Amino acid sequence: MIVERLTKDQIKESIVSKLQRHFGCETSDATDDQIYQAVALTVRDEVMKRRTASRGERKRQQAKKLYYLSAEFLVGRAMHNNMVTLVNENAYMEALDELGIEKSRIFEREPEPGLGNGGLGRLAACFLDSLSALKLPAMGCTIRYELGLFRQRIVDGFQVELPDNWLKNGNSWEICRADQAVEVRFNGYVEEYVEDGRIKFRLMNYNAVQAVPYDMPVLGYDSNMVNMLRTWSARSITPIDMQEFNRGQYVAATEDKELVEAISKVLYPEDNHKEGKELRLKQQYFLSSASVQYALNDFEKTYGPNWHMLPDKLVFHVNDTHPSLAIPELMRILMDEKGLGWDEAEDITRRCFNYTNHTVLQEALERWPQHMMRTLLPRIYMILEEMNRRLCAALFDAFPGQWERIGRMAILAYDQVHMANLCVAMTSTTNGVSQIHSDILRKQTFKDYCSLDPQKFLGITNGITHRRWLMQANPALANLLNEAIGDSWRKNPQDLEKLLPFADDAAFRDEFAKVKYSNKLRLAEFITRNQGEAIDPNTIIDVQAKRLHEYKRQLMNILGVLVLYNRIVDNPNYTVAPRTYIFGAKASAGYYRAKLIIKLINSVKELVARHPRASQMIKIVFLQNYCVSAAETLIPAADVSEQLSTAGKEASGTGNMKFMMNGAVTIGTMDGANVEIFQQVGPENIYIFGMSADEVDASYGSYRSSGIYETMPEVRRVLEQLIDGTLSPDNPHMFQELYHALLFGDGGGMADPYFVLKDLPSYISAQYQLGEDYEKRHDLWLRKAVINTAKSGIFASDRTIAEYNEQIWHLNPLEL
Ligand code: 26Q
Repeated sequence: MIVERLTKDQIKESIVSKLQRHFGCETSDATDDQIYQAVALTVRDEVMKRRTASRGERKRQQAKKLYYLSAEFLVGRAMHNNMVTLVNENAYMEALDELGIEKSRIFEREPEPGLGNGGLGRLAACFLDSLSALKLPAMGCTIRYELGLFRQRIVDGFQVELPDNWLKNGNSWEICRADQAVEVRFNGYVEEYVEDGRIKFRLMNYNAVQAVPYDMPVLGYDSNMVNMLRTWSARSITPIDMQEFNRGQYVAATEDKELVEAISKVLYPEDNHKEGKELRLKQQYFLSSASVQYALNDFEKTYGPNWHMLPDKLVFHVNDTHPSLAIPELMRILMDEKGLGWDEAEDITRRCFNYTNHTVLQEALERWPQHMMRTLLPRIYMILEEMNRRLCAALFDAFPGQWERIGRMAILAYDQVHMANLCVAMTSTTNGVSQIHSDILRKQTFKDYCSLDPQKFLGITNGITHRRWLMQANPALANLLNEAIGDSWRKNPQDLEKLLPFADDAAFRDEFAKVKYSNKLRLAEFITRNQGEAIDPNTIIDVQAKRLHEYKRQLMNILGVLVLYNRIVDNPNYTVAPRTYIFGAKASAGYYRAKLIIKLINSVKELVARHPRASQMIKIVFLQNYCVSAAETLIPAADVSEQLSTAGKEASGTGNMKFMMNGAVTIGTMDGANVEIFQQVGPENIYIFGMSADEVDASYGSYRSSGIYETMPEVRRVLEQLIDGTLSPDNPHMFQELYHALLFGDGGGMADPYFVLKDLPSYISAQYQLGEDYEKRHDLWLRKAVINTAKSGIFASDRTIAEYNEQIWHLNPLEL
């Protein structure tokens, strides 16, 4: 099958004619939005051509298909990315230029689907990109949240959340598949009945919701392979209660509709934290049930009711526990609707499911109250009970009398449903997302399960798509790479290693530095346009961009800056290389301390800006509304990548990989994938500081942050500044809470549970060394930067997906 690429002239013609036909206007009088739509439709036509050309192939080849179930897919904008994957970016760029269209302005008209919080959602999006690039048949399944993650504004130093109504002008990339809608049932009670001499179960008096799918195409790079991201939207089956309506009860008549449709209304903004809200549980079952129903319908159409073949023809992957109700849902359908017995259904189910864990933070491990599960999903709860009964019986054989251990491993225990245990017990494999994280899963989080079946536990390190994060986001660097080492790295990212010898080539390093500078200029324009602030592209650009969470320790970063400020203020001769510290971070709206840290960052920013000498060397910017699109401009401009999590807490991190690939040098702890970045680049090309995960573990119980306070004058000083009015003259109590948490703890918890004060001194020394290296040994610095890009190929998600496929999914690439 050959689908020709459009030429520049064909692209121009298509855009012009779409403007005419859709909006009745010419290029010169079209609005930016109209132009965006016309270009998007042109690109979409090209993508969909490849979709039609390839769609029959999967059926014809009867290929096994992956369903990647995830409550989040943080895909980012599609238009520019599709131009890149069509391998036709230049033709598009020239066509737009010749039509007199300002490209970046038009790209920015595209609303970004904010269907995720952070790492977990973005990982799912990178995975889909790589699945298509590798021609592996897959469908991503998620919820079509009408409101994505909130937009963030900073007002008077505080975060303010605004709704993200990303669908208000429609979505050019999705196709509604109303023909594939399914019904999802909640509440009611379970009735037992006898059929063909067997006891069966059915749900009675339930509330039904319609799940309507919308598909977005994901084109593989240079591959003609299109997989779909399916987003499920909740629709009321009875749009309006006619009885109520006829009685004049207009509000009541539509109440039910509003209630039902709330399921796909909004994405919960908690990242690495569970909030046990019933609506969230509804969302999870809605996604799980709709996706499993569709997968089985699709299977049955091709293979008939040959359920024993199911594990050969499809595989489900649950992205963390959020969609794990898909496991009992498959059991339910196989038993209640397809007539299979428990043992057969269980065997098929276990062989169809795999699970990746993304967190070891206790407060993020999902547990639901049993009464909530029983009321909302009576039949699913029955199945969980039977699963748990059998599991505990088997565990008792393995661990006779060890009740405490069995309680830790059970699906139902202490009035809760333990979702991670459900996943480990009922799937074929449990995966960690980096080496250290996988070790912790094996040795701590799931040690009991691991002792029974160590084979089940895999460690496959995360990855990022170099197509979006290098080719699309950093075209200047991509071009430089092509000139130096050819373009094989585009299809084979590990070829980036060919760049290694260029690290010692002074002329090349110069070119590399010029690229970085041009990206800093681009970032400066972006920041001016978005928040009216100026940054100096001649300074070190030091970035910490990620969700705001105590374990990620943005607080340590800003306290480090405050220490530096004090040194400058105290000593008129103290100088450091001028640096711009950029923070990008959203805090969950209900996470009070995280929001206070944002305010603190902005207060330190003001303090520094007021001081004539300090402001020459330090500038702080809080970048508003950090999101995928902002990251695409921010990351290529960074010199320094801040990865400061308390060791043992960040499962992997993926931002760290994006920065590295774009030639930023990491300052970080031995945590998550930082460990593997360290292994790749070696100690001279990364700044490691702080406690190791083992040291952290050994310190619980004995650590006293007050000891640091007493012995380290600079640390004591910044703590006092939190409460003496230095930072908030109008309200000296503003940061008392942070002071208290660092020194005394709260609600019976330990003081400084993330070891901010403990690691602060070694962080400050590492930062000092880094600044000296940048300023005084700049050649060596650039060498580090080049080596970081050269060694980043292993962190391409194509490698990650190849490993998942080899070890877990066993899909065959489609022949196209
Ligand atoms: C669960 C229940 C109720 C409400 C919310 C949640 C919830 C939502 C999102 C829990 C966790 C998340 C997100 C977790 C996440 O993003 N984890 C990150 O996953 C990345 C990809 O593997 C890792 O690189 C990061 O280290 C990890 O923090």
